[in-house]
Amino acid sequence: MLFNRNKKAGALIALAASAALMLSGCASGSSTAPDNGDSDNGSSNNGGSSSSITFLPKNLGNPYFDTSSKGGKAAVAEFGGVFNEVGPAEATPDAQVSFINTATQQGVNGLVVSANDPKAICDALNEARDAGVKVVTFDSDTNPECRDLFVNQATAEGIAKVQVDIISEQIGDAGQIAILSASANATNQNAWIDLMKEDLAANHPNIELVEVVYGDDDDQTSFEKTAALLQTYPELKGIVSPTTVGVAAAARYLSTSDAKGKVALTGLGTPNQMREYVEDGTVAEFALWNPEDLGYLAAYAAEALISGDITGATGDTFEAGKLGSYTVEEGGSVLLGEPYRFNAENIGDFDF
Ligand code: RAM
Repeated sequence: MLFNRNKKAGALIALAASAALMLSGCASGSSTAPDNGDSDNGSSNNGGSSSSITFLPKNLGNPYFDTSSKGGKAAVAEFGGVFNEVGPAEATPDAQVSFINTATQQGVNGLVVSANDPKAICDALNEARDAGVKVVTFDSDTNPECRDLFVNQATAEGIAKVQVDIISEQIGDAGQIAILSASANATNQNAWIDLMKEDLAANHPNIELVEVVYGDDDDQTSFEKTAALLQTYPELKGIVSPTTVGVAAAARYLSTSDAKGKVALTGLGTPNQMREYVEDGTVAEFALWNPEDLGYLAAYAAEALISGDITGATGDTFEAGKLGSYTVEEGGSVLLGEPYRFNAENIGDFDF
C-alpha cells in the first residue's frame, strides 16, 4: 500500500489535512504523505515539561538528520523541554559511544539515537538507562534490549519494496543493478537490503544484483563508489541507493557522466537534495518519508517515557502533538507511516 497514485492530488489533500490538524490542534492519526516542510516550528513553549532531550544522529552535517533534528527541536519546544543535538562527524560503528557517555554524565532525561551499529553502542546505552535516561532509537535501531522504544519511519518491507518496484519499472524488470549503501553496519540499510534481495529473488528473476558497495554516508566516498561501479560493470542498468547521502552523491556523479539517462538511479533521498537531478532528468523517481515528522515523533515518544505516561510496552499509547495518537507495537516500536514516492510531478510540493 504505497502512496503512489495520483501523486500530486494525494499530496495536496494530505497537506491540506495536516494543515487542518495543525490549525485545530486536534490529534487524530498521522497522514500518509510527508508534509511540505512549511510546518510550524513549535517554537512556542506551551508545555509544562522540563525534560532535557539529546538527539544523537548517525553523523552531523547530513541534511536528513538536520531535518529530523528540526522536528525534534520543534516537539521539545512544544512541551517545554530542553533540546540538544550532538554527534560524530563520521558514521562509524562506535563513534557515538563517547556522546552517549557524556549525555549520561550530564544527566539528560532522554536520548534519541539513530544507530550506526546495532551492537556497538549497546553497553553505553544500557549504562545510560541504568542511570535513568530513557533511550529512544529512531531511523536506525539498535538491538531491542538496548533501548526503550524504536520509532520506525516505515515498515522495512515497505521501504525495500518501493525501491525494488521503482528500479524494476525503470529498467524494464531486467538487467544488472547494484546497491550503494551507507555504512556496512547500519541497522536500517542492512535490514532493507536483505528484504530487497528477497523481493528480487522472489519476484524479479531477470534482475541481477551484482554488488553492494558502501559509501559510509559520506558524500565523497559515495561519489567515488558510484564511479567505480560504472567502471566495473559496463552493462549496469541501475543503481539503488537506500541512503540520502548516497543517492544524492550518485546523482551528482551520473548527472555529468555518459551514463546519465542510461543508468537508472533510485533510492531514498530528500526532495531538496534530489530536486536538481529530477529536473535535469538524471533521476525519475525516488522515495522517502518526512524526516522532520520522524524527529518530532521520536521526541514525543521520549517525553512520554520520561513523564511515565508509557513504559514502552506493547499497546501503550501516547499523543504526539500535531501528528496525533500513536500505539507501541510488538518489539517496542512505533510506526510513523508509509514511504512516499517523489518525482517530477510532485517534487515541487516539498521543501525538506
Ligand atoms: C541517510 C541515513 C539515514 C537513512 C536515510 C534514508 O540519511 O543513512 O539513516 O534513514 O539516509
